[in-house]
Amino acid sequence: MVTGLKASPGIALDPSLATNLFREMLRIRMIEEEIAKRYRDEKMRCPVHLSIGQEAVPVGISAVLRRSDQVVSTHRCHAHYLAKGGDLRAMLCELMGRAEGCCGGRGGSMHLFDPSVGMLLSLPIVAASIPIGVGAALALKQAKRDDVAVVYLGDASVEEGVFHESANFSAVHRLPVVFVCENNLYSVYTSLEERQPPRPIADLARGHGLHAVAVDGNDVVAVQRAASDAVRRARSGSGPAFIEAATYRWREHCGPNFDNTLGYRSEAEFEDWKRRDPLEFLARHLTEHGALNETQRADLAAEITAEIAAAFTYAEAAPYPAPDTAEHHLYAG
Ligand SMILES: Cc1ncc(C[n+]2csc(CCOP(=O)(O)OP(=O)(O)O)c2C)c(N)n1
Repeated sequence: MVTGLKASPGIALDPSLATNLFREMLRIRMIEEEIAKRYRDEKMRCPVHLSIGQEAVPVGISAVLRRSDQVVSTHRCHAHYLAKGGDLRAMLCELMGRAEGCCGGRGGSMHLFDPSVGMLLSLPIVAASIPIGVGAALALKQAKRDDVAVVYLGDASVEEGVFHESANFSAVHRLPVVFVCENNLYSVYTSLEERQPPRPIADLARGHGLHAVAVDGNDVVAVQRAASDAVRRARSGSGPAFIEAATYRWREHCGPNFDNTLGYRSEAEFEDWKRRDPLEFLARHLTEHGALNETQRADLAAEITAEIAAAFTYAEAAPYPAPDTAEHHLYAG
């Protein structure tokens, strides 16, 4: 048993926790790479926004959440759902429009709703889920539950007025909500510096009276530590918190491909971020401390490969919604 493992400066890390974090990130990476590979088969007929390169954020956050905590997410939601304990088969069925999808096959990749694991919803309209997550936090507080709401948002979301109204409201009412901003530097093809002045995004939250921190979003241990503090504060009635996690998306904004040839970001920048791969960052430390060797890593990958293959086979054979249900869910009641 290795003790005192350090994955980032000053953070002692339990090796079994670290191995679990690695496994979870690897699983999400491999699932999304398989989605990218199979996308051209045209069985997934919805847009997909992949989180490859960003896995440390949801894995670090979910490491401190309970099943009953409530998560709201964005268009880039696969990793948020999977890290929260979402069902892989239900997610793939959803991407393929099958009736067993977590949204009945009617929503697709950007609508992963699954109350059974506390995945309240994900929405494609930028910033739209933020006030809903704050509303969920208000409901938790009114019900005197000690669960928290987690609101995932991209760096572009803070350019929408509703973010500011929601942050203000959450601070005034000391709501149990943690905002998690995945700052991946781009909104589609537009860089952060073309859209916002040079200041930390966390400062915006601080300005609204939230407890706010900025972390290396590719260091899963740093994310987990920030999440632990933020969630503890929110759970204990100390009010909302905001985590700005610096990270980087490897693939195109929407779709399975790499897009560095488009010119909106440089190859050098991409390579620089690839060197900061969240999986390899943790793997290096695990290996250095004898907690992960090549055989263990290969065994993990083989186990995950088998799970993914079985889930795709299942989803591809699953039925579509019956045609006579096409008009269901259009109107309340
Ligand atoms: C209100 C609104 N405006 C524009 C869009 C188109 N759009 C979809 S995703 C996206 C970029 C969002 O960037 P960010 O929030 O930083 O998240 P990321 O895609 O980088 O994860 C935009 C502009 C939208 N869906 N909703």
